[in-house]
Amino acid sequence: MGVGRTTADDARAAEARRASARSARPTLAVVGATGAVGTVLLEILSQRADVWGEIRLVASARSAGRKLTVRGEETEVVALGEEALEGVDVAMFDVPDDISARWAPIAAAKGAVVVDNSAAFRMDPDVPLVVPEVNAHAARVRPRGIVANPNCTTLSMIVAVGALHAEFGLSELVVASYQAVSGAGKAGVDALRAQLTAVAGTELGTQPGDVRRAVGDAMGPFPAPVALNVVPWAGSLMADGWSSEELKVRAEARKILGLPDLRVSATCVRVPVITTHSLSVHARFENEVTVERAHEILANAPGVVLCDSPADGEFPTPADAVGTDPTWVGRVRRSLDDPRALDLFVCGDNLRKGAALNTAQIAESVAAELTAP
Ligand code: 2RA
Repeated sequence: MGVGRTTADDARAAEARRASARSARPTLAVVGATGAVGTVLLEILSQRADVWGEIRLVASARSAGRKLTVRGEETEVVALGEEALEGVDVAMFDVPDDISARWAPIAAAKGAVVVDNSAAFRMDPDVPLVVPEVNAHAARVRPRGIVANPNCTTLSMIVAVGALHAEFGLSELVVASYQAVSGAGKAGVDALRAQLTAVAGTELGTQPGDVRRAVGDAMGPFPAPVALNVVPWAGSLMADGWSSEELKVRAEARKILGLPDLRVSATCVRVPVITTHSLSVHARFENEVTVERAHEILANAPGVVLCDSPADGEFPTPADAVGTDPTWVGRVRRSLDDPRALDLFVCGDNLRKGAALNTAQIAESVAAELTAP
């Protein structure tokens, strides 16, 4: 410290240097900053390389004025409106479909590149659906100024599946999901916690309806008790008995992998896990597969951790994967009846890679593009 300088002077000088460096960087708006995914987004923005100038936190008028911390700094939340979107270079949206449908095009018209985590634009042919480890190039072609982030169920498996596809050529996917309750938001988490309290220390789970009676009205957003249970349902009812969640897995996998005719069957199931979706995947390929080569591919794939030693009790579980960034893969087996098919089990944190992290990765790639010399 120079003669006469105080710690406060140094702090002010450091702040001035930070402000000057940031003034040249893109302005980011986080729209939906107070939600479950928004909260994880702010954590992630504080942990990753700081590529942003101003980070503006935007939410509903109800949340305006709240102070949240991002990059270690308290920042006041502003209400979503035209003014909040002025001067924004990149806007991450994590809001309900109808809010995105209305406001993402307004943000884009004001010059922002929008990275949207709702279902409003995922299937729009003029909106790329991007997972940077699989189809990063797609983010550069965005006629509407919007890039879509896939649904968390697709995202929890697609990095691993994409790596295997690049080598073996995917021809069919049959998946069953084991989805965490946080996929259904805070209401889902609250319901599971209330239900666990209702059944804790009891001998319930031995007679038809005994869990249902104990849970009573605390069903939350689920159509059956989720404590001491599994519920073969997520999303809304679509044609021919499929759920919207199952159709998303099919349509999104096809779009991300660039395989419009890929055969996909999904069964989506809610399980009593707070956060981290798991999927059991049966993947059939154009070419014969070996477990050894699949292991090599997965071990080297960016964003994937191979955890596959059942003899040592090593396989991914949501309780171990939660709070981490990668897709965890284990139980890799070649089908006994089909030399072109692999069976595997994957786990991915549905709030991180399944939502906030993928959004942040896309936004960072856009920032790099905007600031490239
Ligand atoms: C769920 N995939 O888990 C949904 C959330 N987008 O319910």
